[in-house]
Amino acid sequence: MRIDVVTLFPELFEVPLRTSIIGRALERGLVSVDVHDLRAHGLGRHRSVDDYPYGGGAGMILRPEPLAAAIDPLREVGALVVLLDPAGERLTDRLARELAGVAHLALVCGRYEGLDERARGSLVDREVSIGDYVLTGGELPALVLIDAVARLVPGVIEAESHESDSFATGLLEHPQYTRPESFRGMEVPAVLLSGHHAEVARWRRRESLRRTLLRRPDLLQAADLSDEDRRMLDELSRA
Ligand code: 4FV
Repeated sequence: MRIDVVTLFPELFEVPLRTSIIGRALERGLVSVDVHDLRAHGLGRHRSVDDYPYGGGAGMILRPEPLAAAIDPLREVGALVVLLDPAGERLTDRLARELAGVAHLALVCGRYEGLDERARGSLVDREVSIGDYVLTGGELPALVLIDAVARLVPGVIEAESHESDSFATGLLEHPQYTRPESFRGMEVPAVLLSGHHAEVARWRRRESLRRTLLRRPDLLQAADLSDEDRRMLDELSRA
């Protein structure tokens, strides 16, 4: 998978892209990330990339010309151009899995009050938001998207690991335990020490249903539930 990033702050990508799982994915060539400095396409001797909003108002707007100069070459080689923006479609596990299937992504990081609308309309294929709050820039959202997508690329992490993810199953993940068996008087549930894989699987499914029912009942509508699941949910909601 190839990812290009257009940003005014390339330095924000240095450390995250050479750290841990994502860093190893780039080292192993499973994912490539090229970061492009929008300032390099700035206008005039001050290489300006922004200007005042027509019609007045606070803040500055990113000009279309530097954006076009940075994005056109990526569109020409077939990149799907994604703008990170609060007005975009919400990033979900489903959208991350869809984008993980795209060979070449170009992520555009907004700054200031955003982009000139003509750039958004003519240079951008999709808009993605990581949540209903406003950040100072699109760089952290771009890193969130890179992390969410890259870990789904085959070989980056064990498939079993992301297939049992929260949301991949449509439910929140079950509680996890590791050594020691006893911690400050709190014990590991005996079923997890039993070796009965079917019992363990049933316990984990019930705990996923319980946590989802308590914290994200909205997810249950879309979740693919068996009759056994519905029986357990009835029991849990009566408890
Ligand atoms: C954002 C978000 C976000 C808006 C103005 C950058 C900022 C500034 N991007 N999900 N939430 N972007 O707040 O994606 O240009």
